[in-house]
Amino acid sequence: MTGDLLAGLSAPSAEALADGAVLLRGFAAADAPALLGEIRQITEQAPFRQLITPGGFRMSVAMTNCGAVGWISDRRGYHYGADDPETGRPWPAMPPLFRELADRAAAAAGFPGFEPEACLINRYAPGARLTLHQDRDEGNLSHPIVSVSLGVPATFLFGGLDRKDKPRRVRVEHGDVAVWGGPSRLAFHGIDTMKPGHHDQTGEWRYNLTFRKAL
Ligand code: MD6
Ligand code: FE
Repeated sequence: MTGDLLAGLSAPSAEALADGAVLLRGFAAADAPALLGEIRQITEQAPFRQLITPGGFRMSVAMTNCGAVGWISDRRGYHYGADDPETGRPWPAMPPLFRELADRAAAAAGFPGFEPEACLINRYAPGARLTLHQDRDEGNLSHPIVSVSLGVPATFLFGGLDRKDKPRRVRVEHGDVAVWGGPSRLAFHGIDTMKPGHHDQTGEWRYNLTFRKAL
């Protein structure tokens, strides 16, 4: 599958992470200023917040959502919902640019026809991290995850299907897009503790857009 996956890609910009997983370097760089403008507008309606895990810990990453449904963690567990529990209002609509970029990236990675309903927006301050986990709260696992990095660089941890598999450490920078699906859809992944940094377009923050077909 990796052969097919890479067939349509120009070699210098695409890095295979595993069977069904690829990093498209700089894929979103040209769209980044517009993406950040949309994030600003979305967060005026649905502000960033640090969610509580089912175990009762406050996540270091701040999150919000746009799209028909949003991903939420609370004491009851992880779930998708149409309304922002903080405001009681529906999540802001997914901007056409988000949709279009997610579909383009998925297609470039060998997964055409990606129509995500959910976009989780993450904001990382220095010291924030996301421990190894699988994205498995979605009703439909036949579609990939598309993950866009913006701002301060991070170390993306990409492991295997077993939590004990030693993860690869991959530096992800502003404009990089990771796509994982097919045999890698349930791969363990995370973000190592963020080091302090600066990016002209985001200041001290890293932002991440995670697109999913949730329903
Ligand atoms: C990232 N985020 O921020 C990857 N998964 O680059 C995730 O993998 C993620 O932020 C599930 C729930 C929240 C997340
Ligand atoms: Fe994840």
